[in-house]
Parts: sequence; C-alpha cells; structure tokens
Amino acid sequence: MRHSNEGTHQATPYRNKHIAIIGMGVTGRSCTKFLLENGAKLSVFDKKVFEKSALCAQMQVSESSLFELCLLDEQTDLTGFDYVVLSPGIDPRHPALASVRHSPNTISDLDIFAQFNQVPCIGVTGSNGKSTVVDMLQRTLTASGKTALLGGNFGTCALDLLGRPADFIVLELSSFQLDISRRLPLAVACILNITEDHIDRHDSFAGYAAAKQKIFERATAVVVNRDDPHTYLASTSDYDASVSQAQPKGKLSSHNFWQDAQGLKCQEQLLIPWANIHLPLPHVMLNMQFVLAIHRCLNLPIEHAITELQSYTGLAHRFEFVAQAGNVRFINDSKATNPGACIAALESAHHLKLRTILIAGGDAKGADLSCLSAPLKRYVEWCIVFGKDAQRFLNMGEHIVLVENLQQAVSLAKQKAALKDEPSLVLLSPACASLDMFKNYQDRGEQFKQAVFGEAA
Ligand code: UMA
Ligand code: ADP
Repeated sequence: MRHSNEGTHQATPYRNKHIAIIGMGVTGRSCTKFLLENGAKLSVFDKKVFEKSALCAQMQVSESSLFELCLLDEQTDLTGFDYVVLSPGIDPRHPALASVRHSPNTISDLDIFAQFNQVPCIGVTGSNGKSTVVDMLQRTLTASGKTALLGGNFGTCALDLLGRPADFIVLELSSFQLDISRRLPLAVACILNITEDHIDRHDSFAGYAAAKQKIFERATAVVVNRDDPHTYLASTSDYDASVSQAQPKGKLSSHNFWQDAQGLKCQEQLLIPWANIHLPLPHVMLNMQFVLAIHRCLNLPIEHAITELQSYTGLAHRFEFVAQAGNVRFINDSKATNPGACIAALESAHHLKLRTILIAGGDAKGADLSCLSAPLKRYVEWCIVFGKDAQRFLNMGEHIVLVENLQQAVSLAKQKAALKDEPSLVLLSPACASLDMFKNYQDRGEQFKQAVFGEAA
C-alpha cells in the first residue's frame, strides 16, 4: 500500500503560535514556508540581512505573510517564543541560544516533519558514504517497484517531501541534524561508520559519535557495520542486519552480509562479483552491502536491487575518474573532507595496485590528522599538500611537499608521476574541507579537473 502525507496539514499544533526560525538557509526557508501554511506567526533570524520581498519570492509565499526578519547576533533574545526552530548549521552553543537550548520546544525541521509524516522513513548517517548509500538506495527501491523520495542532508528538506505519495522516504542525516532533533521515528536506521569529523562543532569524538547514535533512538530496525563498534550502541549487541569486510562468525543469516576476494556475499552465496561493478573498490562494495541489508529489513526482495547496483556508476567528486594520460590516472575525490574518506581512497588505490601521488589539505575542522600518518607511509609515494591546515601533514614523512595552491599541486603531481614508467594515480583526496580556499567541495573538484586538463593539453 502506498502511503500519503496528503491532508495532514489540518491537525497542526503550530496554528497561532509565535515561532522563531533560526537561520534562513535552505532549512529555515523550508520551515518558514511550511509553518506559514500551517497558520503560525514567525520571526526569522539570521546573521545576514535579507530583503523580505526577495525571500518571499524564493519561498513562493505572499509578501503580506506573517513573518518578520530579525538579526541574529550574540545579544539576540529568544525568550518568549512558543517554539524555536534551529537550522543544522547553527551551533547550539551560539550565545543567543543559551536560554532556550535545552527547552523541549527548541526543535528542528525533522521534528516538525516527524509530527506530520506518515510514510515509512529510512535514515542513513555515518562519517562517509551517506550520499552514496542514499542515492544507491533510492535507485534500488525504484528498481524494486517502490516510490522512494530522497531528502535530508542530501539537499531537499524533509518538510518539502510532505504531501507527495510514496512508499518510502530516504533521509540522509548529518550529525548536525541528529544533534538538534528530538523525535524522528525510522523504519530502518543505519550508521555506516564513525571516524573523526566536525570536532570543531561537537567538541570531541565522543560528542560527535553520540550525535550520530541518536539515529537509533526511535528506530524499528537497525543496520550496523560489524567492523566499526561505534556504529552500534554498547547496550545493543543485537541488531537487525549487518555488513562487514569479513565473514560473520557463527550462524549465517540472510540479514548479515560480507565481502571477500570473490565479491559481495550472504549465506555463502556470491551475490555481486567484483568483476560486475563499475567501481570495484572495498568501500563501494561495503556501501552496496548496506543497501541490501536495508532491503532485507524492509522485507523487500533483493534481486532487482542487485541488478541496479551492478550498473551504479557513483556520484561526482567521490573517487571520480577524470582522465588517463599514458600510465597516469587522475581521480577526483574532492568530497573526501575528513581523514576517514581519504584513508578509504588510499586503500582503494592500493587495491587497484597503483603507485599513488596524493593531493591533500584544506580545513581539517579540528580533526586529529595523525591517523593519516601510517596510510601515508604505506600507500603514498608523494603527498602534496596546500591550504589552511597543510602544515599539519608535514611531520608525517619526507615524502610530504608543501605548495601554495591546487594548480601548483597538480603541476607538481604530474612531474612526480612522470618520474617512473609504471601505472600511477594522481589522487585528489584532501581529508579536509574546502571552504578555506574554494566555494565548496564541488568547486575544488572542478578546479582540479581544469588543472588536470589545462596542463595535459
Ligand atoms: N547562520 C546564522 N548564524 C550562524 C550560522 C549560520 O545566521 O551562526 C545562517 C547563515 O547565514 C545562512 C543559514 O544560517 O543563511 C544557513 O543555515 P545552515 O547552515 O543550517 O544551512 P542550510 O542552508 O539550512 O543547509 C542545511 C545543511 N547545512 C549544514 O548542515 C551546514 C545542508 O547540508 C543540507 O543539505 C540542508 O540543510 C538541507 O537539509 C550541507 C552540509 O554541508 C550540504 N552539511 C554538512 C556535511 O555534509 O558535512 C553537515
Ligand atoms: P557523505 O555524504 O557521508 O559525505 P559521500 O557518499 O558523499 O558521503 O562520500 C564522501 C567521501 O567518502 C568520498 O570521498 C567517498 O569516496 C568516501 N566514501 C564513500 N563511501 C565510503 C565508506 N563506506 N567508507 C569510507 N569512505 C567512503
């Protein structure tokens, strides 16, 4: 039976309530539109100054709508509102939130969504692989004859998915979103992996992991990564489905997947041979295991999913092939914005038996980069670094070279690649965010491609 959220707008607890919306990015605008439609009176806060007419046009709401624009700064007083709705990018330690931070009426867009939604949701979080897994999952659900809507951190706010008939809603959930949410029931919840990221926001690795683990609080079924104990709570040794690089010990169940030299397996059966996938990389195969494990939790067949996964070519900027010039292959992994993703890319390069010249650096977001030291020694012949935290790589070996920018890095990488006549990889996998020198990770990836082609020509 297809579920629908149509007609759920009437029973709103927000009618005539005075609500503060904090942050007017994608999330704030989605909440503003939804709450106005539900009869609320709003004050919207942002550190930036917005024109009301431009905002109304963007949100497609009338200029006479009941909302006022207010400036968000350290002195902002948020007491007296019925509800305060936070955007994920607003740090809950912001001084303006001190008096309301722990109030049960300080909520997120996902909390509002949960009150209105009737479609079963699948939530995916983790330090790396979220976008890839939700993208794969939407495709496999569709291939299985189901209508699956996709949103959350992936781009479309959850509230914008209400009102559309669907069998499932797939939500990519960031630690920022989970941290500020209180009540999100999920049919299936899964944590792919937890490695250092966003420490500047969560204070510590423990704080970051705790935010991610909130995904399990209201989950009917849980999928975990048996190789990463952080992906399940210490108190829940039982889970509904699991994935691993290694074969499970004991009884083999239809819900426990693994991979070996032959490919992806379940109950000793080879489901996806390495030769059948476009990107035969360990972490990509692991992501496929997650998708099949989620199908099992939803009691859906996996045959169509397997066919779909075998034709999956991957998202841009994730270990994306750019060019081959002679013996040298260029790969754009600009979305590797933390050390865990970079390590996965280096293990992939090793798996492909390619001599590797790595380009890394940028804003480490407070992460401890020392976990990169061993993989850099083991898998990388030259590592060329630039950007805000590039200096922090320099004590990891004689083979680390500091340059000023991406263009210089690509140019030097080409020279290093040409030193030996053997299959080589020039890999942009920065282990850091891009915002110190680029608009975003897409901009960094595009500039990498331009530099590769520019000089190769
Ligand atoms: N703002 C303030 N004061 C502050 C901080 C921000 O006023 O102290 C304002 C900004 O001026 C801006 C607004 O808040 O107008 C931005 O709000 P936001 O940062 O919450 O961003 P949104 O546009 O609402 O986008 C958010 C997610 N952004 C973040 O979590 C930072 C998007 O994820 C997500 O796609 C979108 O909601 C829809 O769910 C982006 C992201 O970078 C892609 N996520 C991080 C990641 O993937 O690593 C977590
Ligand atoms: P997220 O949405 O969590 O940032 P993406 O799918 O956008 O994840 O991928 C981000 C980075 O992580 C890319 O560099 C990608 O190659 C890498 N990656 C993808 N899946 C995994 C995984 N399972 N483990 C480690 N790294 C991964």
